[in-house]
Amino acid sequence: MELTPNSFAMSVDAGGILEPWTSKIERRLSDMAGMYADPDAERDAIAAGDAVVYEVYQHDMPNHAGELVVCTTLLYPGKVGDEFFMTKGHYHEIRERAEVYYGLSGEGQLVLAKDDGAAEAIPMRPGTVAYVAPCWAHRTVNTGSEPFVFLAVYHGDAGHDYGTIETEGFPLLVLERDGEVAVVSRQEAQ
Ligand code: M6P
Ligand code: ZN
Repeated sequence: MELTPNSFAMSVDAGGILEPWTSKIERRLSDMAGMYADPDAERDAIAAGDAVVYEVYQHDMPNHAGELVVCTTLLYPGKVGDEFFMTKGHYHEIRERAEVYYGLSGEGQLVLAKDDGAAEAIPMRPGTVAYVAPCWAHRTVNTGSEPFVFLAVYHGDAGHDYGTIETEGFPLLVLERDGEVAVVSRQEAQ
């Protein structure tokens, strides 16, 4: 496999877009159907316009442990019922691969979970550098009223495993309760 031959610079523009990017992901509510805790609110939100929830601008790299993929995510503000807009969330296919998140604008929570049931949430704001340790699934949530933008860096061979999260979800939900941000266990929310 050919490794990236030369060093180079990337930049993040004022709108949070990584330049130069080589691939882009756009996810609407319908692309993550079944992931929000309130199925009726989710169905209504999809019927009411199926909003774009987030966009990822990524500079792809060779699938090799020695490479680092860089991307920015623009996670839009919004809620499904009382649950804030969020990414799908994933484990890495190679579980032992860590990741770094760097908050650029807006505010949110980084929700983390391990397959032994451990879970936690790290608040993120501009300047926050969050270390996602190996073997932890990760999801971001926009708890503010403007786009939550962050940069992520992860190993070229890490891969994305969505299946476990699609079937089991995260043990923690991030909700608006009495006008405040509340991180609650899934059981407590039901
Ligand atoms: C971050 C990184 C990306 C990820 C993106 C969206 O930018 O972790 O690898 O793709 O968030 O998250 P997800 O893939 O879970 O939808
Ligand atoms: Zn990841």
